[in-house]
Amino acid sequence: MNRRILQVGPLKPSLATTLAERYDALVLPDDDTRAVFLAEHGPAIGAAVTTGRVGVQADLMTELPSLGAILNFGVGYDTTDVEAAAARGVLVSNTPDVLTDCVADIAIGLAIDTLRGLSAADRYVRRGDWSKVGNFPLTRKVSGKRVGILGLGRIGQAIATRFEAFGCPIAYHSRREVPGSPYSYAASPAELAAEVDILVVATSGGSRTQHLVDRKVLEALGPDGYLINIARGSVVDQDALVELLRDGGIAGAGLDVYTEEPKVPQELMSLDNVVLLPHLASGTVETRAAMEQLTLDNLDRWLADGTVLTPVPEVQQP
Ligand code: 8YV
Repeated sequence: MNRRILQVGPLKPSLATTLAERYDALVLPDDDTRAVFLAEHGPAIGAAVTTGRVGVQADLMTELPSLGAILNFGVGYDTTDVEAAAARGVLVSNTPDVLTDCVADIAIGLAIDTLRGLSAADRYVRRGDWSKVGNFPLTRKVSGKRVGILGLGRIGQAIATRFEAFGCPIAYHSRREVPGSPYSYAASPAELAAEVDILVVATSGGSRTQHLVDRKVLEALGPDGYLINIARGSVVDQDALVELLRDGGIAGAGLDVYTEEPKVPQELMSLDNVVLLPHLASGTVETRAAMEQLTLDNLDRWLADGTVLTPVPEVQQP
C-alpha cells in the first residue's frame, strides 16, 4: 500500500505541523508548480487530508492513482467528490459528533442575536447613540417562537433540543420523516417555512440541497420570519435572500455561511436586521482540538488496517 500523506489546502496549523513532523506529509502546491509536483509525487500518495473548504475533486483523484483515503477535517464534505471516491474504492472520513454542540450553540446564539439585536445594540452603544438618541428600539422575543429545522440530523436535533428549553414548538423537514421524533413533520421546505417564525438551516451541503431554500421558501417565511443558516451557503438562494432582507420580505437573518466564502454581499453590511459571522460555528479551542484528534485517529486507523473510524455514508469500508 502506498502510504505517503498529502495535505490538500490549508489546515489548522497544529494539524499541518503534526502531519509534516510525525507523518512526513507533503503539501499540495496551489501555484504553477502543482502539475510537476503531482507528476513526481502523485503515484506515491495513499491518503489526502483536507477540509470542507477545499476538498478533493475527481480530477485530483485521477492524479493520485494509489489514493486509498480522504480524511476530511470537518463534518461537511461537499467539496469532495464522494461519488468519484466511492467509484475508485477511496474511503472518505469526516469529523461528526465532536462539533455538534458548538454548531448548535451558534445557531441559538445567532437566533438570539438576530431577534434581540445584540450586535446592532452593541454598535449602538459604541456609536454613542444611547446617550445621543435614547433607548434602543424594541426587538423581538425569542422564547416561545415557532422554530423550523431544515435537516433533522445530528446538528439539527441538537438545535431542536436547545430551542425546546426556550419553550419553542419545533417542526422540521428532512428528506425522510424521522421515526419516533417528537417534532411535527412538514412535507416540504416551503410548508415548513410557512408555519414557523424562525427557520434554521441544518442540512448538509452539495448538489442535493442546492438552493433548497429558494425565493419561494423565503417568501413563505414572510415579513415576520427569520432565517438562521449554520449549514452551507449553497443551501440558500443568497441573491433572493439579500433582496428580501433589503425590501422587508423577511424580518432578519443570522448567517454563519455564504455562497462564496469569504465574500459577503456588500448589501448585507449596512443592514441591522442581519447578523454576519465568518463561518465560525465549530471554531472553539476545544472543538477544533477534538476535530484534529479525530482526523488523526482516522488517519492512524487507515494506516493500521485500511479502514477509517468515521466513514461518510456514501462510501463502503472494505
Ligand atoms: C469548519 C464546517 O469550519 O465541519 C464543517 O463542515 O463547516 C466547519 O466545522 C470547516 O470544516 C473547517 O475548515
